[in-house]
Amino acid sequence: MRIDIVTIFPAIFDALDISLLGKAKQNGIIDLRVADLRDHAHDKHRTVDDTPYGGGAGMVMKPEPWGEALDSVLADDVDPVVIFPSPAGEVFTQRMARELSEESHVVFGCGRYEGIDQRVFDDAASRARVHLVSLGDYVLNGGEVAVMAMVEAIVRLIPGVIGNPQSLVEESHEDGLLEYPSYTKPPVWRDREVPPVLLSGNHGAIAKWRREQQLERTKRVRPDLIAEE
Ligand code: JEK
Repeated sequence: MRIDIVTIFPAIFDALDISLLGKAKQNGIIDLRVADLRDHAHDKHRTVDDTPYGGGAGMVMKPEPWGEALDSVLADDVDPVVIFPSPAGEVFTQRMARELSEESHVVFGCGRYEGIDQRVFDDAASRARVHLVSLGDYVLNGGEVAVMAMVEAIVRLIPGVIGNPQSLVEESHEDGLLEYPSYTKPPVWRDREVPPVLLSGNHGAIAKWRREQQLERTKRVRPDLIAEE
């Protein structure tokens, strides 16, 4: 999979060379490229923002550098997807991560300031499948941190990236419940015992206990996930 990220803060993505994603890059499973939007701003100060038409607080990203940067990364691609993180987008989900993990080319456009001139989205949509996507209902200062999260969620689903594919199998059999609590050695720590059922060797009882824990936890912290009948 090819991934392009366009940003005014390319250094933020240096962190992607660490750990899982770094290995996926080294193995050639992903071809991840980060482009500096300012390389497509041609005035002396490499300006990427300007005041909003109609007034209002803050600055808006100018269309010309975006147009040139996207022309460059989309050049002769047949079927790209372009994601713009935005507080006004549809919320990013595991389903989206799965769908995007099956694409051949995904481009992320990271806005800053109050966002990007609307014509950039409209122009990109004439050449690509464009989506505005939000990480969640809170306000970030720009798209970069959202893209870090989305790239991690997408890339770990690509075959060969996760060391133990069984963990992905368990996820895909998921029922929309939260996970059960996990324990490891030692069996007693600061007077706190591991639930004895987990040491019983009774796999049926363990499966039943885990399911009960999932249901209790989901009802308590995420009742919205429990399907209504
Ligand atoms: C992309 C610029 C910053 C900050 C004004 C007024 C109510 C805010 C843009 N889940 C997510 N939260 N935030 C983002 C995100 C933020 C971004 C950009 C993504 C580009 N910013 C910014 C304030 C405002 N709005 C009305 C909301 C706009 C994000 C994601 N993904």
